[in-house]
Formats: sequence, C-alpha cells, structure tokens
Amino acid sequence: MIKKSGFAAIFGKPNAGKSTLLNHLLKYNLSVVNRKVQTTRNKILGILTEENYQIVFIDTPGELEPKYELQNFMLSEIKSSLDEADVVIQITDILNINFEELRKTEDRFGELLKNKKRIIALNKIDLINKDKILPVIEKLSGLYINSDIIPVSALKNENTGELLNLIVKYLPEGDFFYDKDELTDKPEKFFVSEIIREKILRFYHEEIPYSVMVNITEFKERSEILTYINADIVVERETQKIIIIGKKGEGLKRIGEKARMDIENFLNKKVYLDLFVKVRKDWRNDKKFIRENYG
Ligand SMILES: Nc1nc2c(ncn2[C@@H]2O[C@H](COP(=O)(O)OP(=O)(O)OP(=O)(O)O)[C@@H](O)[C@H]2O)c(=O)[nH]1
Ligand SMILES: [Mg+2]
Repeated sequence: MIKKSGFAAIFGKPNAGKSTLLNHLLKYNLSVVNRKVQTTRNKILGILTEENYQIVFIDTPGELEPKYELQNFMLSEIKSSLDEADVVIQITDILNINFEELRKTEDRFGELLKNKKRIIALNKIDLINKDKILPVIEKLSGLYINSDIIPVSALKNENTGELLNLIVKYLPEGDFFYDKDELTDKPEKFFVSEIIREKILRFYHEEIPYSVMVNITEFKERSEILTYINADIVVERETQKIIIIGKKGEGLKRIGEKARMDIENFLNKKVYLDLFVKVRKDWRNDKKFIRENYG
C-alpha cells in the first residue's frame, strides 16, 4: 500500500479559526481556542494518522505586525512552520477579508510560500448567506492563482471533509514520521500550562490575557493516582497581580478550581494544583525571559 505523509501548516490572521480547525480535524481539543486574538503563541503539532496517510498539522500563532518581543517570537514560529510545511492551509475569515492585508501577507511570506501547495480555506461560512460565498471566491482567485480556494466552517464542520481530502491529495508519498499513537510533539506540562492560561483568557479582559504567561515549576507524580503541580502565573505589573488574585483571593481560587478539573480530565489522574502569581516587569519585551520560557 502506498503511504503518504507530510507537514501541513495552518496559517492565517489572529482569530481566523486556525486552532478550531485543528481541533476538529483531530477530533480532540489539543489547541486553545478563544474569542480573543493572539490565543496561540507557540507552534503546536497535531498528528492525524489513518491507515494510508499521516498528516502532521502545525497550528501557528496569528499573523500580525510584531510590536514586542513575544510577538517577534510568534512570528518566528510562523516562519519556521511555513518552512517545514509540505502543504499550507491558509485560513481566512470570510467576514473579515482585507485585500490590502492579504497582499501584505504575500509580500512578507511570499518567499516561504512559493514552492508550497497552498489551500485557502475561507472560514466561518456558517455566519454568511450562502449566495455571498461565490463572489468572494471569484475575487480572491485573482490573488491566489495557483491555490485551491475552499469555503468551510471549522466550528460547524462544514466542508472540512473535503478540505481534508485536498490536503491528503497534496501530501508527498513516504513513511510516517511519528508513531501512530502519537498525537503531538509537546509534553504534558505544556498542555497543563495552556489549560491554566485558557482560564485566564476566559475570565479576564483588556490587557491581562496578553500580559500573562504560565510557568509550570513542579510536576510530580506523588502516587499512581495523584500528581502535584506547582505553577507560576507571571504578569507584567503589580496591578495585574492584584486583579488576578481578586478580592480575598476569589479570582485565583476560581482559576485554580476550573483549571484543576480540566487538568484532571486531561491527565486522567487526581491533581493537587498550587498556583502563585508573580510579577516579572515587562516580560513581553524581555528577550532572555522569552527564550528561556518559550521555544
Ligand atoms: N461562527 C464561527 N466561529 C468560528 C469558526 N471557526 C472559529 N470560530 C470562532 O472564532 C474564534 C477564534 O477561534 P480560534 O480557533 O481561537 O482562532 P485562531 O485563528 O486559532 O486564533 P489565534 O490563535 O488567536 O491566532 C473562536 O471564538 C471560535 O469559536 C467558524 O467556522 N464559525
Ligand atoms: Mg489559535
């Protein structure tokens, strides 16, 4: 039997639905999804293995003009993902198409994209009248002459099967890169920190979600059934620390309770979770700190 396998980068603007698509194709909630922009910060591999193919998806951070060091890191994650990819799935929110921006993307990433099979996935079609879709595709086809354009809804799973078929069509022939049971490249610790960060994205607003990083400082299996986890929630300013902790510690307690339940489901074990809030002044612009904690 001929086997196909390769890397498929999921690429696009913040909030376009990249992580949602990844999770639906994998049928597993691997990557954090949120209404806010800049949810994904690292590239995350999600591996889909079937009898005759293996797609190694790479979820990437949203493409934006970097304004601080963390965003420079995010941009470097996008670039290395595109570089590794055999197929690029470029997700575009059909309600938010800006041709000037899309042209800028071509200027910025053209060199990395030029020899890749590219699929433009027009996402969120569940939010638009169906007869409005075709004119958008026609308009875009001038910009993406060598690419397929396919309308989908990642959220409602519309046309995602067709998208998957197209990706498989473009995969190179070759042996699998990963064992068939492997789902990702990242360790459990990474996903635990993402579960905690997701609670903060959900419960807090304005600049807090963008100023938070979660660092797992201890991860110990105390017994067959109990894991002890110690995590620092790192913020940029003293005032943010006060907001996160909340009145009488209610805020931190809420994060801890919700995160612990999700971590227990994820690890399938009882968890003792200790959370601390720490201030590292302006860490988003601290190259050394970012290098130590990301990457
Ligand atoms: N209605 C609708 N909403 C969607 C669809 N796909 C994603 N969303 C929503 O769009 C928001 C952003 O989704 P994400 O998957 O986090 O987007 P992303 O591109 O990974 O975002 P970043 O990681 O911040 O770049 C979430 O609220 C999703 O539920 C879709 O097909 N239809
Ligand atoms: Mg994302």
